[in-house]
Amino acid sequence: MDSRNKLEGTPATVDAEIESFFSSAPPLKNRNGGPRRVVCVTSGGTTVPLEQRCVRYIDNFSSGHRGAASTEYFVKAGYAVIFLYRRGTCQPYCSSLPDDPLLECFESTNESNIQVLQEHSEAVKTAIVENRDAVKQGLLLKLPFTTIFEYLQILRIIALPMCNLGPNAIFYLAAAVSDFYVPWQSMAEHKIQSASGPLNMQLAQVPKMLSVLRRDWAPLAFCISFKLETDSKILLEKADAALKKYNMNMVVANELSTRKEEVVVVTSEEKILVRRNKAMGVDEVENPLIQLIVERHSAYMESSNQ
Ligand code: 9Z3
Repeated sequence: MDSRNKLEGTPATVDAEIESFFSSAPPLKNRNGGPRRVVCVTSGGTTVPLEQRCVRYIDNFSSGHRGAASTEYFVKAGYAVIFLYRRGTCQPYCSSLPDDPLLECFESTNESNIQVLQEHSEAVKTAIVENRDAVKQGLLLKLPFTTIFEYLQILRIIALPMCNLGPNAIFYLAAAVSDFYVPWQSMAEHKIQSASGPLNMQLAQVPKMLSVLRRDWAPLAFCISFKLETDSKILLEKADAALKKYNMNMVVANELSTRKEEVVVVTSEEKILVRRNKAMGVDEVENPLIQLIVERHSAYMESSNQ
């Protein structure tokens, strides 16, 4: 035994003490005293670079509206949200702002003064206050990605510690993730030259990370994936297949052209149509969707803790 071990115990005893410390510690609580609920919301599309010094890339469609709006409703429901988003896509609390808020919402009155234009003042104020409140209360952490490589590596970094939250964690995987990619070691380093004629390139399949997430990274978490199709005839059948194949708790099925109006939540027992409530004015489909998820997640936590 060396002098360090004499003072601090053998590595095995130290490990046992550490394990016992964490297993006997009282679970983390939210400010309201309830158990801490954390949701990882993924949002926006991943890119697939074609060159290491990337000039060209393949992209997956997603404006990021679903993820940004859902984040707001999760925060409202008391969840801490880790918002893993594609750089440049929609952000929480910004949906009422114009496309280029800095240039469109402000005016310069004289050399040193800048003021908000009257017509945007309410939207700017709401965005600033709500975002700051969420961050201050520790309910919003934003992490950006661009490529499929960044997305999956950061998702793994997030998922491993979230594992400790067991059933209190939700994964809400709304990001549009590439199915195919060019592996880094087989990717051209420099810009591919067009003088060489037509481009033939074979794309490898992105490994099915939903299986790994469910099996290894977060076996107890409440996992929700999304299924996007443009052909409504195959949508529900595809969503059902994903639910079973990846052992998800829910799959949210949406069709591209109607995704802002309605989604179908597919679980092992039922298919629930969730629609935007137009009678409520600006209501978005994410409002009833997150309400339903919070209800189902609460029941899941209760049944898991018994
Ligand atoms: C979705 O289906 C999202 O709801 C949308 C949201 C991307 C349609 P927007 O960002 O649209 O509000 O403009 N996300 C998942 C898309 C996806 O790629 N799903 C894969 C699939 O369908 C599984 S990971 O196979």
